[in-house]
Amino acid sequence: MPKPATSCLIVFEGGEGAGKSTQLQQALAWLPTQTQQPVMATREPGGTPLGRELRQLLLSDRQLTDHTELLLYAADRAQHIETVLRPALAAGYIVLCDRFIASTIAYQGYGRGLDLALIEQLNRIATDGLTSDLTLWFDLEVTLGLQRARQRGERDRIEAADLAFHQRVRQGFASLAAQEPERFTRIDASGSIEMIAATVRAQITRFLELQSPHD
Ligand code: Z5A
Repeated sequence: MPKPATSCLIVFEGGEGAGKSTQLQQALAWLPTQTQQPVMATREPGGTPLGRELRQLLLSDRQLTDHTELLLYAADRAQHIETVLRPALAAGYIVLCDRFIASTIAYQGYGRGLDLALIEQLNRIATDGLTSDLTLWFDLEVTLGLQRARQRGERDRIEAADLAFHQRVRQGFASLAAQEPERFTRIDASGSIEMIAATVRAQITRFLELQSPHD
C-alpha cells in the first residue's frame, strides 16, 4: 500500500452493537503493518481525561435533559479536538476515532429529535472546522445490534431507550451516507467479524491510495 502524503482522520460510526469498536481494534492491529505513518486510536466520548469524566456522566443513569446531553457531547468533542486530534494530525498520525460528529446528528438529532441546525452550529463551535476524512458507517439491523450489545452485559442510558429511537438513529446515519457517499461509506455489519474486517481493510486501502501522491 502506498504511503499517504498527509495525516488523516478515519471515523468508525454505527448504532448500538454494530461492531464498530471491534473493527476499529482490528484496523489498529493491521494498519501499522501497511504504512510507515504512525497510527493511533481514540474515541468520543472519552478520548481525554476530562472526556472520561464526561463519559461517566453521560452513560450513567442520571436525569440529563436532552439539551444537557447535547452540550456535554459538544464539550467532550471540543476538548478532544483541541488536545488530542489536532496535535495528532499535526504530528502526521493516521487517527482512528470511535464515533464523531455523525453520532451527534444521528443520536441527538434524529434519535432525540433536537434541532439539526442547532446541532450543526454547536458542532461548528466544538470542531472549529475539523471534519473526518473518511467515515465508515457500520450498518446493522437494529434488533440484531441490540442483541449483540446486550451480550456484552450492562445496558447504558441510550441502549435502554426504545426500539423506535434506534430506528431513527439508523435513519440519521443513512441520511448522512446519502448526502456524502464518497466520504461517508456504508459497511454491511451483518457478516462475521473477519468478513467485515476484510471490507474495512479494502476501504481504508482504497482511501489511502487515493490520498497518496501519484508519480
Ligand atoms: N453518543 C451520542 O449519543 N452522541 C455523540 O455525539 C457521541 C456518542 C459521540 C457510547 O458510545 C454512547 O454515546 C452511544 C452513543 C452515544 N450510545 N449508547 N448507548 P460508544 O461507542 O462508546 O458505545 P459502545 O457501547 O462502546 O458501542 P456500541 O455502539 O454499543 O458497540 P459497537 O462498538 O458497535 O460494538 P462492539 O463493542 O464492537 O461489539 C458489540 C458486541 O458484538 C461485542 O460483544 C462483540 O464481540 C460482538 N460483535 C462485534 N462484531 C460482531 C460480528 N460481526 N458478529 C457477531 N458479533 C459481533
